[in-house]
Amino acid sequence: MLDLLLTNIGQLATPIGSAAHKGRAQGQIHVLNHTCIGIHDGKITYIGTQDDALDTITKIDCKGSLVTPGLIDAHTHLVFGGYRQHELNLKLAGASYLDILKSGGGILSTVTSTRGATYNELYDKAKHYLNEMLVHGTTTAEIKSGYGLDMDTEIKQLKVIKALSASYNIAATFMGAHAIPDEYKNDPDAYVSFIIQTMLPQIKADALAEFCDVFTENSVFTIQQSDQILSAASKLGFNVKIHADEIVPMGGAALAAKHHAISAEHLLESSDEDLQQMAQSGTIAVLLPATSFYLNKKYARARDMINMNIPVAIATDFNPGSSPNFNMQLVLNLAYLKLKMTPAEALTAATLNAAAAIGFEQTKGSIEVGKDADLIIWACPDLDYLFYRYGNNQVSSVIKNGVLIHS
Ligand code: IZC
Ligand code: ZN
Repeated sequence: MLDLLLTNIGQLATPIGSAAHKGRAQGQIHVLNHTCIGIHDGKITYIGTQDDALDTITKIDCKGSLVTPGLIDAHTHLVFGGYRQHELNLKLAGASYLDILKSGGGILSTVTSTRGATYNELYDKAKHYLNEMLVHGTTTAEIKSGYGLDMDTEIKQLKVIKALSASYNIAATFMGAHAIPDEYKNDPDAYVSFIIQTMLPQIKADALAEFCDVFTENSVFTIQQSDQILSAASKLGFNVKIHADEIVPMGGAALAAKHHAISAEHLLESSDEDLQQMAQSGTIAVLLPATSFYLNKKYARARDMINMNIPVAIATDFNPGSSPNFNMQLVLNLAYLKLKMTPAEALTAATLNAAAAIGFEQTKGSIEVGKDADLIIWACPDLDYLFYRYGNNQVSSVIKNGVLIHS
């Protein structure tokens, strides 16, 4: 007996497997025409054409539409206080992202707002975003802390993330190393020591995050400081991630390789040599083209990365400064138009490879018997059409863990 049967699927498009795909395999997805998907107990239990022979409680007629796995947003900063719209005029006047941060704005402005927000305010705001993201096709998301930069506020943010994970599919990342807080601006190394000696052990003991991320960037955390933090995090059992080579080439991709990071993010300025090391370590490149778009920057070299056998994932980077957008559909368009990925490669990047970047590859990221039933029924006939249109929400229905939650 099935709980739910999707019939009359025009095109089912999905990567296959329980590990990230790289090289040519990134673009080798399965495409089935005129098929059905059966769901029981939150899992996919049937894929085939026998729609009449199956007992089911509920049927959904997909009317010839495209069905894909739910989109997975592997990189967000979506628990934050306040907004940063006042920075628009600074940007237009020529101030760069790092100029704004150095003058006490940027991340530090969001830190002030997040410290000032209550747990409930942060929870309600983040929950609203997660609901909006679901409506736009995102069924799983990673969320970073990093707008506290003190023990109490980092824990407040991580507790919000933990509470949200009771009703949403979420991976939690501790990112105390997101900026140097004002209190430590004259002694950044003392903040690094505080992260290593106090924050990381406490967050591990409270089991508030499975990943640890560092913003390795000019005038944020140096390679040496990042190295120390990632070593300490690895020793405690965190899986590590790095914001690497976004603005200035710093050797972040090589550092990711050295630490066998599960992922390295941005990578706009990484050298070929450093990327080769990432390929060796199996680190997933999480590319964030919506940030390039919003900051008017270049785009990551996705084609080179795929040629080098680096698994590529894509994500929104949703945050109040450099990417105030949570819509993965726009990221799919940018992956195709600006990263020059094929629709099949971009689909893998936003599903299975994104799942692998946040530890969900065994249960999510593809449509296969045994995997979680996280599915999108699109208001369009095929994958090419999904990438051809942009700017409107093309989601028709969303199924998360076997339950129709939006239609
Ligand atoms: O709030 O600006 N890049 N961290 C690193 C961010 C962007 C988030 C922000
Ligand atoms: Zn980020």
